[in-house]
Amino acid sequence: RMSGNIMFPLAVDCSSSLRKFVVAVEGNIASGKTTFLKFFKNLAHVDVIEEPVKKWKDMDGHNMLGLLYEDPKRWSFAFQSYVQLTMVDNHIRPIKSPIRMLERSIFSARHCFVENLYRSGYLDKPEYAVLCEWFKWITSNLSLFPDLIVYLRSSPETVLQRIEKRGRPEEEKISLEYLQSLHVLHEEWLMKGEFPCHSKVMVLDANNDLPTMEQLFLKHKDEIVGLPF
Ligand code: TTP
Ligand code: MG
Repeated sequence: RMSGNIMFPLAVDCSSSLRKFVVAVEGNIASGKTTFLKFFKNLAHVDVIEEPVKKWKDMDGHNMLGLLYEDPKRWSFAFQSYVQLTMVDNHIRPIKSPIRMLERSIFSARHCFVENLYRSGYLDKPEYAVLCEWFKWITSNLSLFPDLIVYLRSSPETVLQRIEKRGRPEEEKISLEYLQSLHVLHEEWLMKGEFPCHSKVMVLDANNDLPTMEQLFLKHKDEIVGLPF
């Protein structure tokens, strides 16, 4: 049937043997994910997918990220719905190079942020359930697991300082407590295996200054972007 066929190439593209090698960089807010991507951006065989934050700040003229922090109870559901859409887009958008490199993934949106907003009462149970159903449908119909997750592991104190220094206006209200609970969820997911994870995980200490981080990236370059095929 024609209607079925329209969706078919999409499903084939991301599960066939022509599939790209996928690297996702994960870690708390301001742990250095964008810096990591910049480091690998100019390699010819790597397509770095632009971070979705820009879209979250301007969705058809609406600053969704700003709304989230102004009134999380009101806006968490809408915000996380949109995050999930932009993440799927980043996972399956056609690219030319053999390696796809992503800032975050649909998995941290689900296991860290949605989970945290639910546990802290900003998402009601039915809202949480709808987001989880979408996540379940998406991840069981498309194969989105990164081959490698690079976890930039940081202390909540360090990233709070970086957030203050970088000064994104939307993020002024972020508290140490908020970063601590996000940290715990990253740990549960990537260190303790408390959510399903089929990706290889590389853990890098992200508390260092920029030159030290860049040395670390260089040291692990082959494991991260060396062609495995
Ligand atoms: P991050 O995705 O952590 O990106 P970043 O650019 O801040 O990180 P880095 O400095 O390491 O590059 O978060 C961006 C903002 O979006 C932050 O305020 C947290 C928020 N956010 C959510 O609220 N929910 C989500 O599901 C995600 C992925 C982010
Ligand atoms: Mg970033």
